[in-house]
Amino acid sequence: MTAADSACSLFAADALLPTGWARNVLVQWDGAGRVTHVVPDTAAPAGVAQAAGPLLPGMPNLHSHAFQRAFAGLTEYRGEAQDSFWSWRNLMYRFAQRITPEALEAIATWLYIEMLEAGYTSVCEFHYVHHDTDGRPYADDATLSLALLRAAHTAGIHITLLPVLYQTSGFGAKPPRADQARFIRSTDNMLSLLERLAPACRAQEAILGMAPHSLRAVPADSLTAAVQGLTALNPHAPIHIHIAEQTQEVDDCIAWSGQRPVQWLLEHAPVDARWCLVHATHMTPTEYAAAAATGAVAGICPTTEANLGDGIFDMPLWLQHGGRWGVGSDSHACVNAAEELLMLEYGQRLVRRQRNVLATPAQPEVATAMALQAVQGGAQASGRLGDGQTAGIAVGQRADWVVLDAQAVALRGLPAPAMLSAHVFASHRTSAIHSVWAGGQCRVAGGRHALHDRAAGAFVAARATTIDAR
Ligand code: NGQ
Ligand code: ZN
Repeated sequence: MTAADSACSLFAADALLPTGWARNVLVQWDGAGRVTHVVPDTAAPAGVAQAAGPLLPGMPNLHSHAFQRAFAGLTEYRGEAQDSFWSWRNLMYRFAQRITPEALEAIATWLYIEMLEAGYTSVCEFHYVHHDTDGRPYADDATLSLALLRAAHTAGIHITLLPVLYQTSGFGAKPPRADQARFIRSTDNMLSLLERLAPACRAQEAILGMAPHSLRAVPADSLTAAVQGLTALNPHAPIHIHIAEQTQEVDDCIAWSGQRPVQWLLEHAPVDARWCLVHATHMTPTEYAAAAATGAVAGICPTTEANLGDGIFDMPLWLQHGGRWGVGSDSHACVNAAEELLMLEYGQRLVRRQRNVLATPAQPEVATAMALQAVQGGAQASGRLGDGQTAGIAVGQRADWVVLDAQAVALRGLPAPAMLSAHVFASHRTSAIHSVWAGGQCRVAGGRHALHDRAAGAFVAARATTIDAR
């Protein structure tokens, strides 16, 4: 083995491969950050670095609104007799009014560093604050999108940028509200933005997709035209949409069309494996079956959905139909991949009064089963998976992984699958993550990103400019 080989090699006593746990695994990757070899049951070659604990596949974060990290914790007080998703949204819009390009870049850079430290190696950014605070486009219409691309580049996280189409404030083409002015684009204008962003995305190997915000925000003809336009630019580009998060939204959709949102979408849009249905929380059994059959990924954001009082997705029913899924941190009330899995499983336990609901016949370890499925579905939603490919620690994939700290008290002395269970179910809030690699580069070492302190300071300063005294 040459020096160059050992520079791009890591040996792990335990690794979670797409097929399950393996022992004594040597992984190697190339200068472009792609995995070239995964060899289990081998001896550690001399000179190769040894992982400090079990190797886990990096988790894709399939849903993020980066700017919302700046007000996490600041909407947890009663403002109306009965607070709700909708009263939260009014507060959220007030923060959205204040974001500047500089603040967005600082907030997103810190957030993406937090994500890496918490086990995410890629992020789908569902980006809808496009314009200046007066609602007029910036001189460069891509200003805020470019700020997000720079933030991801600085942090070293893979990004899937999803510029959002937003046109109306409700079903039936209701005109936008004044506080939605920063989000609004015509469909043609969206397609020009995508063309403008394509070279910038290619330059940093970012994936470019598009997100019709919701059926509330995008009229039927615009949805059709935007999906056609995107498909002409790239037939594989990911398409994400918020779909049935609130029962109010379901009721309004029925009043407008006679159909529920998922039912309407499946009849009127070419939903397939490119699509990610974010917050498909409120579906009938027929919708579960039909949506799963399209191959689309269910984008589940357990901590945000709990924070906003959305409701609980029926995972067993989705899985029964072969549905694919992944997790997102969405509003970033919590930024921790393990905690999203915890919340997801706990929601199912509370509703069903059972335990280990998301274990499978093939994989009885519930944390292992969830991690493997969420990595696969998350990679698909991120537009990083060709047909029939396997995500995770596998040849041809990006060298994205998390090394747990086998010396952490919560983990020490346990077998590897139990270390993952302890990380998800029995860790305290500080995670037991030792290091995180994205694209073959070690971005987090000893639990910390190299830019942690500098980015934290810039975040705190940026946050101060976006919050108002209440
Ligand atoms: C968003 N967030 O776009 O940030 C939404 C709220 C809306 C979530 N749905 C706004 N969690 O849906 O109208
Ligand atoms: Zn969202």
